[in-house]
Amino acid sequence: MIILKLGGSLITDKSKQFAVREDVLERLAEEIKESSKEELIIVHGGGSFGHPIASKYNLQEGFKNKEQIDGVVETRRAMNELSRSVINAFHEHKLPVVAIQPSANITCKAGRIDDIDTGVIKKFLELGTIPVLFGDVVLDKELGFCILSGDQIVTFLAENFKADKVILAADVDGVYDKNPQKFDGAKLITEIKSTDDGILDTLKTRDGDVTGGIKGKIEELVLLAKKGVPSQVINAMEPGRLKKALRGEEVIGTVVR
Ligand code: ATP
Ligand code: IP8
Repeated sequence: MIILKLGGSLITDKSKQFAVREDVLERLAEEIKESSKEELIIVHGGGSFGHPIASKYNLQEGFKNKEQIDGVVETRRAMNELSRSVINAFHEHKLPVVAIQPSANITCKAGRIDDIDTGVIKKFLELGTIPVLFGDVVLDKELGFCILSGDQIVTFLAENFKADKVILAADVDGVYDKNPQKFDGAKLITEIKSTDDGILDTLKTRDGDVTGGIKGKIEELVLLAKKGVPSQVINAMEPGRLKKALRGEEVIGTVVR
């Protein structure tokens, strides 16, 4: 089984609110269609649909006041809209995708997944469909609600379903020593070992990104690697890279093991 995260940086333009990259979705659908026939679960991020609203209402801090409820509703609505774009584009390319709404299927405790109905996901896989989940605002036993990142869903499912492969597709070639979109001379880190804790200190969280940006992602992947599941971060803005990664061919990127 492969678990694939389609990052918000890939499927949306994070510099503009509600900017879905339709052309990229079309190409990704083709690449998935042409790749291996292994079982697949897709999780996508919030990009310019989820993060700006969640940040505006401070949803990452959990329930603090009633004014945030508008933000909960708007975030849910925005994530459903982004999910609909993904599902529509992929279905047009004959991928048997089924959206599974995390806010109706997952509960957290202090921001970590506490309760999830994996039986539903398993049954949809058995039917031969591709379950599609996404980062979302979900109920939290301690915080009232929380922002659950797609990255956490990926690592939870990878461990639970004993995935053979975890691919995180973004708009950069992998993890660099500094943000390659801001600094010249940033160096690609091709391998991160789970014992390499120092790496996390060098990475910065992105402004306005309520789930910690690239740093939050690597924190999740390091936890997963500690449990024995390796993963890779690749740049799926480059045509062909996702298809190669899904087929198990060598691709430029960062491996976390
Ligand atoms: P989302 O959380 O919306 O799903 P994503 O999973 O695609 O998004 P981001 O959290 O946006 O991923 O992380 C990728 C972005 O992180 C890149 O577009 C880049 O601008 C930024 N970035 C910051 N620092 C680094 C770094 N050291 N290495 C690589 N990318 C970095
Ligand atoms: O983009 C966050 O998920 P991520 C989703 O995978 C929201 O970190 C609602 C901001």
